[in-house]
Amino acid sequence: MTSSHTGAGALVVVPTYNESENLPLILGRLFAAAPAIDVLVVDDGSPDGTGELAESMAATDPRIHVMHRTGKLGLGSAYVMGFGWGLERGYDVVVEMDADGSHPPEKLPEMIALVSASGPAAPSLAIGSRWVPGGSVVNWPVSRQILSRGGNLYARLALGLQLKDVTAGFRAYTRQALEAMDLTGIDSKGYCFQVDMTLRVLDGGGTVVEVPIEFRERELGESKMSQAIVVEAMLRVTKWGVQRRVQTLLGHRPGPRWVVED
Ligand SMILES: Nc1nc2c(ncn2[C@@H]2O[C@H](COP(=O)(O)OP(=O)(O)O)[C@@H](O)[C@H]2O)c(=O)[nH]1
Ligand SMILES: [Mg+2]
Repeated sequence: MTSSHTGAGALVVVPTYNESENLPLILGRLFAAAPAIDVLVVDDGSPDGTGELAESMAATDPRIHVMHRTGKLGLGSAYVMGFGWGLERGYDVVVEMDADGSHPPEKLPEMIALVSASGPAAPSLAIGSRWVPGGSVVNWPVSRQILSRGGNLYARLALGLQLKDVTAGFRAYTRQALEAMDLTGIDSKGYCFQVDMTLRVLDGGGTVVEVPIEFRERELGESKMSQAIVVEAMLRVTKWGVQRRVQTLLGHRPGPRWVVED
C-alpha cells in the first residue's frame, strides 16, 4: 500500500490483473478528463508486473494509490476492499472502472455530477450503460453481445428491475449508498457482483440512473471472463429472484421498486 491520502472528492477504483499495457493509457485518459480525481489500483499480484508499474506511477503522482493482494481473488472482493479504502479516507463518490479502456473515463465528470447533486431525487448510483438509447458497444463479438443482452434480460425478469444494463462495471456511487450496505456480506466474484451491488443500493432506499456510454472492447491484453463467472451469475440471480418473490408473497417485501430512468 502506498501513501495515505485523505480527502473529499472522487476516488476511482481500478482492479487489475495483467493490465500493464493498458494501465498507463487508461490513467492518462482518466486524468485528462478529470484532473482532480484520485485513483486506487487494486492489483492481484499480476504476473506481468502491473502492480510494480502502478507503484512506479504512484511514486511520481500523488493522485495514484496502489493496493496489492496476494493472488487472483476476483473482481468483487477487489472492489469491496477498494470501497472500504475509499470510505475510510472520506471520499464523497467512489467509482468502479475497468483498466482495459472499455469504459470511457471522459463520461466520468457527468456521472459524478449526477450522483453529487443534492436533494432527495438525486441518484445514489450512476451506471455507464451500453443498452440505453445513446449507448453502444464497439468491437465486441456477437457472442459477448448476446451474453450481455441475455444476462440483462434474465436479471430484469428474475429481479423485477427496469434497468437496461445491470451487469455494467462502470459506475459511480455516493458514499452514503456504500455506507448504507453491509459490504462485508458481499461474496459475488464476477458479473453478479454488479447485480448484487445494484440490489443493495435499491434495497437501501437509493435510486439508480443509467448514463449512455460507448463501450469499446479492449485492444490490448486479455479478458478474464470465464464460464465459471457466467454460471455464478446465473445461479445467484436465480436464487435472488426466487428469494425476493417469496419475500414479496409473504408480505416481507414490497413489489419491485421502479428506478429512475434517464
Ligand atoms: N484485482 C483483480 N482484477 C481483476 C480480476 N479479474 C479481472 N480483473 C480486472 O477487472 C477488469 C475487467 O476484467 P476483464 O477481463 O476486462 O473482463 P470483461 O470486460 O468482462 O472481459 C479489468 O481491469 C481486469 O484487469 C481479479 O481477479 N482481480
Ligand atoms: Mg474488459
